[in-house]
Amino acid sequence: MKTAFVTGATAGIGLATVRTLVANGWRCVATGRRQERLDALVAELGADKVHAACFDVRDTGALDGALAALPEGFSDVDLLVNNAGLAKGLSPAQNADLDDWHTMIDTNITAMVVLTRKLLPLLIERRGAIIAIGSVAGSYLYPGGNVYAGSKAFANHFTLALRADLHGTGVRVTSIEPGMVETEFTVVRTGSQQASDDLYRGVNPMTGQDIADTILWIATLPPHLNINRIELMPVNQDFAGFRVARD
Ligand code: NDP
Ligand code: 8X3
Repeated sequence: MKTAFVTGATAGIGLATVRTLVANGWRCVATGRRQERLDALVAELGADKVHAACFDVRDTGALDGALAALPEGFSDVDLLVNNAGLAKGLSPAQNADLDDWHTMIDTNITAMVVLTRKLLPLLIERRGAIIAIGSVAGSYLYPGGNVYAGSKAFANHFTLALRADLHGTGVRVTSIEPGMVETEFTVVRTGSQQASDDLYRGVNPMTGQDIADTILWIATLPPHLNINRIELMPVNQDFAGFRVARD
């Protein structure tokens, strides 16, 4: 039985990923800050299948503690799913809240690289895999995207850069870059369920399950195949975005 370490498993893409991997014979370390949701996941799927690791990914000491406390059966990580992340705010850069910018950089960039660095020796030893959730926001820019877009451009490129460093190790690395997925993402970004409902209304957006199914497909490909990057959007979203202003 293989083991996945899935960050951000209390909601959205990460939650669907743990459910999907476990349904397909994996064990999962499920992380997030909301203990009660992790407890519910363990109760739902079984303590032999899910280990709850409750910590803030920005807290390196807590991360070290969680890694050291992985029980037997969960410590041999074969797949790291770098998923935990968030956007805060949609204000233009000139009005943006600096605390929001720090939160996104600390979570989407710093925490991701720290965790990846710490698990790399084990992943190399086990010829494992890394799948990271970047975003189309890292490739196609929109107003108010600013630091979120920059953090996801970093995520997309860091993940691809790992491919180069891991050349010859057998470790597979994939950057998944989704467009609109209806999760708690927009509630977290705006602080408003109404804003989230308004954004996704009529779009027929992707679901966390769509991305989880993509992760499962990539994770179960034959070991000689590597999907480098994959970009997904709902049919009703596209990437045409040029604007002009006239004086
Ligand atoms: P959700 O808000 O539904 O889930 C985000 C998850 O990240 C939660 O489990 C949350 O756990 C966790 N998380 C956030 N901050 C921290 C932290 N400091 N420490 C630990 N865990 C944290 O959003 P999604 O499922 O949509 O987002 C998952 C990833 O997908 C993100 O990286 C996002 O940028 C990316 N993405 C999302 C898209 C979308 O349209 N939804 C599109 C493209 C990419 P908790 O709050 O319990 O700590
Ligand atoms: C989030 C995707 O399209 O909402 O990463 O910016 S989008």
